[in-house]
Order: sequence, then C-alpha cells, then structure tokens
Amino acid sequence: MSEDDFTRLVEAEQRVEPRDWMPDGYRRTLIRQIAQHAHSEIIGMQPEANWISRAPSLRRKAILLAKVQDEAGHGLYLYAATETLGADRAELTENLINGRQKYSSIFNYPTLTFADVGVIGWLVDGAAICNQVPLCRTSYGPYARAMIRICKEESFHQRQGYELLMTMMRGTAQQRAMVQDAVNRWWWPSLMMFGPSDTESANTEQSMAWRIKRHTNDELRQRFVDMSVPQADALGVALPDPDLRWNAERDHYDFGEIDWAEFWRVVGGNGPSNRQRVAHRRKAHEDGAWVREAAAAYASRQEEVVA
Ligand code: BYC
Repeated sequence: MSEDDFTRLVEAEQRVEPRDWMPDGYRRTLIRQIAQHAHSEIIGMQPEANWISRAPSLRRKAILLAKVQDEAGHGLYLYAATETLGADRAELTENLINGRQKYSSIFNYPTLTFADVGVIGWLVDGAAICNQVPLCRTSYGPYARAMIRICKEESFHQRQGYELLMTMMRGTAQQRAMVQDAVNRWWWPSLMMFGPSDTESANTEQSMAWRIKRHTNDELRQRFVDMSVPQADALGVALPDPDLRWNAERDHYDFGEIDWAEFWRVVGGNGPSNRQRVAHRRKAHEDGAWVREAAAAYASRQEEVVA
C-alpha cells in the first residue's frame, strides 16, 4: 500500500489495519493518544478506589467495584491496541511512571466525599463519553473497535453516577450540600478534559486530517456544556459559572473562560494529586514484579513442554 492508497482509504471512511502501510507520524500520534488514554484509565482507578471500602451500602460498593474493574479492562484493551502498532507495553508503563507520557488532567484532583463518586460518574464519565463516542469512528481499526466496547461501559458508569446523585438530592440538606460542593469542584476540571482550545491545540489539525480525531477540542467541549446544563437543572444543582447562559443566536450555551494556567499546571505535573497518583502507580508496578516474573517463567516452561 502506498501513501496515496492510505490517504484514499482514510478519506473513504475505511479502517486502517495493523498490517497496512501507514505514515510514521500517524503511527506515532496513535501510540501517543491511545497510550495517554490507557494511562488515564489505569490512573483513573485511584480516585474512585479511594471510596470502595467506605461506600455507604453493599449495593454502592458492588457498583463502584464493577466500575473500577471496567476501567482496568479499558486500560488493557487500549494497551493491546498500541501493541498492534508495534509499541511495547512495558515501555509505555515506564513512560507513565517516569512522567514521559501524559494521562488526563482530571485524575489529579482529590475525591473528598462520596458525592465525588457520583459527580465523577455524571461529569467525568459524561465528558469521556462525549469525547470518546466519535472515536468509535476513528480511522485505525483496533482503536475504533476497542472504543465501541469502552463507550458501552462508560454509559453505564455515567448512569450510575447520575442515579447516585439523584438519590442524594432526594436525601437530607447536608447530602444536597455535598453534591453541590462536589459539582463546584469538578465542573471546571471536567471542561479541561477536552484539552487546550483549538487555537492552542498542537495536534488537532493533523489528527483531524488523518481522521484519528473526528471533532476539535472546542466542538466537543461545547457539546458537553450543552448536554450538561439541562441535566444539572433536572438534578437541582447550580453549575459554578456566572457566565453560563443560553445564546439563541448561536443555538448553544455561552460559558466562562477556563483557567488555562491551572490546566497547564496540572498537565505539567503540578496539580493537587499528580505526585501521589504517579507514586502509587509506581509502587503497584514494583509490587507486581513477582507476578510478571512468575507469568514469564510459566510461559517459558509451557514453550519448553510444547517443543
Ligand atoms: N490532560 O494537541 P492537543 C478516561 C495534552 S477519560 C492531560 O489538543 P490531542 C476516563 C495532549 O496530550 C480521559 N494532557 O492533544 C474517564 C498534548 O500533549 P502531548 C482520557 C492533555 O491529543 C472516566 C497537549 O496537551 N481520554 O480515561 O490532539 C473514568 C496538547 O493537546 C489534556 C482520552 O485520552 C488533558 N486533559 O487532544 C476513567 C481520549 N488535553 O501528548 C477513565 C482520547 C490535552 O503532545 N484522547 N493534553 O505531549 C483524545 O481525545 C485527545 O488525546 C485529547 C487531546 C482530546 C485528550
């Protein structure tokens, strides 16, 4: 396959498969984006796992356990997708724990109360769905197929969060205040999940041309705001943005300016929980060394038996 064949394939909305010829930059961009997503899923287990032992009922504990396990699974599908591009998973893990590769800024904020579990489901998983449903049509086949399954599970995650919040909003005044406080803390970081504004986004133009990304960061952020405002109304919470109002001319909600200095601070490793998240991941990796060694020893014994 030549470069022209590749371009024709992508423009015809067909999928590029692992054995097809692809430009080096396309391969590198995919490995970067998919690895960052995989790392986000694995790091994203930490803020919620913090509440598994303190969930207020057996039902809530079972839901939260299932959700955190799903996230481990999403990480695995995504790491497997990078392997089809020639990436080495052990190397990607090293890149994560050495800070050479990024993961989503959102997971560098602490989960202070159980209402945070609900708000993460509603807003963080809601933002993830908004960003990820279009990736089911991304041009690289293994990534697109992984995203279909991930999005189905994300939709359950979003609903469990919204249902948890609905339950709390029907509870006591103190519970309603907990929900509002969590919304106040998570709203702006959720908007930051979509990445820098289009004028600052280094990768969007090329990624759109290759049909890796299907919409720009700002388009998806707007879609998320438009979707969330009526959901906040139904829930009975206020979104912490005095500039949020319907714009009939644009047919969209206008919203305030994101604190980009905070965004870059968190992306640069200096958010409230960055160090803790990476240190925890590094320790889990080191503690798991014996499992990897045992699995490798077992695999080589099996090979000897077959040979
Ligand atoms: N946090 O040129 P840009 C989830 C980086 S959901 C940290 O616009 P791109 C989950 C960006 O990597 C979260 N870094 O980049 C949900 C680039 O740096 P490098 C994960 C960010 O790739 C619930 C630089 O800034 N989802 O996992 O075109 C529960 C310039 O940005 C962020 C995905 O990863 C950020 N928020 O667009 C559990 C979805 N934003 O790499 C888990 C797939 C930007 O050049 N990814 N950066 O050094 C994407 O759709 C795109 O990669 C993004 C960024 C929209 C995130």
